[in-house]
Amino acid sequence: MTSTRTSGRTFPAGFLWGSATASYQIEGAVAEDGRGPSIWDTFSATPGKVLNGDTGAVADDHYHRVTEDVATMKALGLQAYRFSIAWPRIQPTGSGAVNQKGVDFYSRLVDQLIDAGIAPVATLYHWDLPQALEDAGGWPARDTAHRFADYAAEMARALGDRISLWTTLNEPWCSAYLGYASGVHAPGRTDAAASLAAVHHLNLGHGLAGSAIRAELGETTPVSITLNLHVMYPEDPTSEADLDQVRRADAVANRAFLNPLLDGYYPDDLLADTAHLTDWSFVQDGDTDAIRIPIDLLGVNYYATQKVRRYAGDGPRQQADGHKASAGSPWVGADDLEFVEVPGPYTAMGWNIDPQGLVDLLGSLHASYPDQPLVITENGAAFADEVSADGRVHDADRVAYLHDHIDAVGQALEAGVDVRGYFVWSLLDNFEWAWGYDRRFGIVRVDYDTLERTWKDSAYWYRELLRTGSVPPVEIAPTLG
Ligand code: IFM
Repeated sequence: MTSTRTSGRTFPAGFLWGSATASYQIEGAVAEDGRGPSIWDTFSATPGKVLNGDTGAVADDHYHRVTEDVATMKALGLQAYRFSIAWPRIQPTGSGAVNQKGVDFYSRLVDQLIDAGIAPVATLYHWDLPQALEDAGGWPARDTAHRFADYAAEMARALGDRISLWTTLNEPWCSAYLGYASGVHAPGRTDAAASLAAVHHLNLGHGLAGSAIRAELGETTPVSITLNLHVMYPEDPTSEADLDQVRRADAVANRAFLNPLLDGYYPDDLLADTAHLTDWSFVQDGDTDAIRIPIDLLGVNYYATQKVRRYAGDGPRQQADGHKASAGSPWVGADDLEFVEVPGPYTAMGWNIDPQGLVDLLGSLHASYPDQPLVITENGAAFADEVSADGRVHDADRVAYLHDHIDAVGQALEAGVDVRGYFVWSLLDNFEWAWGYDRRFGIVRVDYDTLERTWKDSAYWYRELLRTGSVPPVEIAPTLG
């Protein structure tokens, strides 16, 4: 891939540069210091669920290498680090007394980050639900939202004001629809109605957890949520049928979260489109008020765009790129949705590379919510990296991807969108869920035999951006060291 955008852009003072990871993807040590099993332990141990039978049992062994990893972050010049807390380390069965050793691990991480001058950004839920809570019903059960709020309060008490920004949930779209409708993520259920109940209880969990954090630490405590909003274009912008599919997909994937979180309601068209599945009676009086808490930042994870049309019913239906074949569809209530193959280039996930989609997404969020500050909490790309004869990883495609997407953020800023920061996904190669270790997103390579870390060219390039405050040309990446 070659870069399509020019270099040299600078960003406003105070714009926050960071990198992100998630607990199950990097920590390993799944049976240590009292951690309970999570749904991802169960799912990945189930034959056929994860490519090559990979699991997070060892992952990057970050649990034991945290000091080395924080040193890497410091050397990169990161201003912020977005990590997630494994709920089953804190409450091994999802409720009740905290496991002090689990708390201590995150407390040490946070102290090390602060000592290194790096702002800790903590996500409370990046998909590793305690298995005991799934056994009791999982996210389709209302009680899980209340247990989540209890856990959030425990973490607020434990980490207090050392956390710069609390994020309740990462990508509830994935938790609800990939976990409970298509079944390609843990817990692997394929029940469309249950996925909609999960949507609501995730939203409710966010509101209750955010309020619980603020009850512990004060009303001005910064709270956020991260969404993976889908940027979808109709194949034929003049076709009513295609536009209707975009509307349906937007309702179920985007507005099912944005409207309750920021506007205090579920959209009528979503309720109508899914009426054959559920009457939404799981939404109880007062819930939408509980969900719509003020958020300091809306986290945006962005990777690619999609083009859709109405399925004509003749021949096999084209599914979204990069999604594993599944028994169910995550596009609940959009039964005639079909994905259209778009021109490349693509990443190793099969996702198209479209920085303009990020400009469009940020622009449309700003148009709908002009007073809501945004932050890019994930952006990055998987490529089939190779270690060259010189010992380096010349990941020119990833450098070009980051270059062009960071430039897209700059373009949105120029257009008046209030974006406060950017976190590259990911600091390290890691466990890419159903794709196991087969997809590498890191700017730092992890050798899964030795667990040795090696900076890729993209890491040097990102450090140069952070050092100079201006987007370096792609070409200089291999020369940096
Ligand atoms: O690895 C994931 C991450 O856990 C959530 N957002 C998307 C990334 C790439 O698929």
